[in-house]
This record gives sequence, C-alpha cells and structure tokens, in this order.
Amino acid sequence: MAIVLITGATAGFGKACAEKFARHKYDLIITGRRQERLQELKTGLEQQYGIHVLPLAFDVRNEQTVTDILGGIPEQWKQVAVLINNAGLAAGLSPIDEGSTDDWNAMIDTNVKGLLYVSRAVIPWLKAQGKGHIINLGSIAGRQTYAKGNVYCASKAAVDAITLGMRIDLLPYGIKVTGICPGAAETEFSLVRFKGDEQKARDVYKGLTPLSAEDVADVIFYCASLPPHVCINDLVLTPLQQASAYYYHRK
Ligand code: NDP
Ligand code: 8X3
Repeated sequence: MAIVLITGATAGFGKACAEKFARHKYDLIITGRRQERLQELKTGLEQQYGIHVLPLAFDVRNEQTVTDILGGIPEQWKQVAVLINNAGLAAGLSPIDEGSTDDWNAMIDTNVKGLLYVSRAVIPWLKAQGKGHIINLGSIAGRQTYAKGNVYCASKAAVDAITLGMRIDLLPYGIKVTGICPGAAETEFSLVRFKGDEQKARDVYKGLTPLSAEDVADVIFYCASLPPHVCINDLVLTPLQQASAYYYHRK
C-alpha cells in the first residue's frame, strides 16, 4: 500500500491529513515534536483503519536529527508516495523593528529550513522510484504581506519559491510538486502565534466561518488523488468571507 509522510501531524492540517489518508487506507509516517500525541494518533488510526503507522518524533529545525532519523527508517518505509511538508508556525505579530529575533529564527528555521531538510532526505527516495508527490504548505500570507506579518509572510513567500524550484528541478523525474496556500483556518496556529493567549487567538476568527483543518486536508487529498499525468502546481483556498490576506467580510 502507498505511504504518506506528513510533517507536523500532531495538530491542525497535519493531523487532519493523517485521518483523511488513513480513511483511504494509506500507511502513514507521522512526525512532530510531541511524542505522546504521535503515539495516540498511531494507536487510534491503526485500530480504526487497519493501516500501519510509523511515528517519528523530531524537531525539523535540527538538520542532523532529520537526516539521521529519516535515513534510519526501514527500507520498506522509504517507498513514500506523498510527502506533505506541513510543519510550521507563526510566532508573534510585531512591527519589523520590534519583533523578537527568537521568533524570527523559529519561523525561518521551521518553515523554510526544516522543510528543506526533510525534502533533502526524502527526494532521493522519490527519484529512485521515478514517481512521488511533494505537497508544500505555503499560505496566503506568502502572497500578500500584511501588517506586522513581516517575517512569517517572508517565510511563506520562500516556501512558494522553493515549491516552484522543486517543480522545475524534479520535472525530469516524474515527481509532482504542489503548493497549497490556505487563508484563515482555525487550528492551533493562532494559539501558537500568540503563545497560548486564547482570547487573542479566538479574535482572529471573530465574525468569520474559517476554514477547518478538515477542509484543508480534503483539498490536499484531492490534489494527491488525481491521475498520474495531472499535477496541481499551486492552489489558494480561503474561507468564503476572505478575499485576500487583508480583505475580510466579518459579520
Ligand atoms: P498547528 O499549530 O495546528 O500545527 C502545526 C504542526 O506543526 C504541529 O503538528 C506541530 O507539531 C508542527 N511543528 C511546528 N514546529 C515544529 C518543529 N520545529 N518540528 C516539528 N514539527 C513542528 O498549525 P496548522 O495546522 O494551522 O499549520 C500547518 C501549516 O500550515 C503551517 O506550515 C502553517 O504555517 C500553515 N498555514 C496555516 C494556516 C492557518 O490559518 N492555520 C493558513 C495557511 C498556512 P509539534 O508542536 O508537536 O512539533
Ligand atoms: C496563516 C494564514 O493569514 O493568518 O498562514 O497568516 S494568516
């Protein structure tokens, strides 16, 4: 059976993707830093769907760990059909001269460098198979920079550039590359951005019916389910009430 490798499967889009692909009988490699959540997800999905799940707890920011852990998995688990580069975060929302450099490092190291480290480890497996699909989570924030979003928006613009670069470089190898750019989706994203401030996190979605993690997972699954000769290169999805990174119609 086909294998899907999902980074950041302990919450939000990644977890919803794990559930969606499991329901369709894919085997899964699930990653994230929270070991307990990975174990819980593995047990639940294996019991419910009779699939195999390999949980790998690591921080995508640590290049050596990424290389060692992914390089060390059993060969049969390297037959990956779909890599979903999803692990990421926004940390803080501050004018450019007031942002915390720790937050900047966390975003650049996770959203950009972490995605690169994982891809660097997995792409040789896909090339050896002569097929595969890489799905990168960009954001509407990478298309339009909003006030105080500076470094997060830059990290997602970088993901767009990397996605296109992958598409071009992997063209001769039969490997699909897709960039998915969601707008406002209610997950743990805003809670992480505002460091646990629940009120601030809730306010982001005030007057909106935001996307759910499941909405995004459905779109990702659709992209991964098309015939072999069809590749969605780039896809933007938003709630009905959001037209761009800065135009919302709140009720
Ligand atoms: P969540 O906060 O709900 O989930 C983020 C996931 O990323 C978690 O599983 C987390 O796992 C993992 N992660 C974060 N940092 C690391 C790290 N250093 N190493 C390994 N895993 C990590 O957010 P979403 O599901 O909303 O976001 C998923 C992706 O989608 C992100 O790239 C985000 O930027 C992007 N996005 C989100 C949007 C939104 O509005 N929610 C819209 C557009 C794009 P753990 O903490 O266990 O390590
Ligand atoms: C997450 C969407 O607009 O909150 O990437 O930055 S936004």
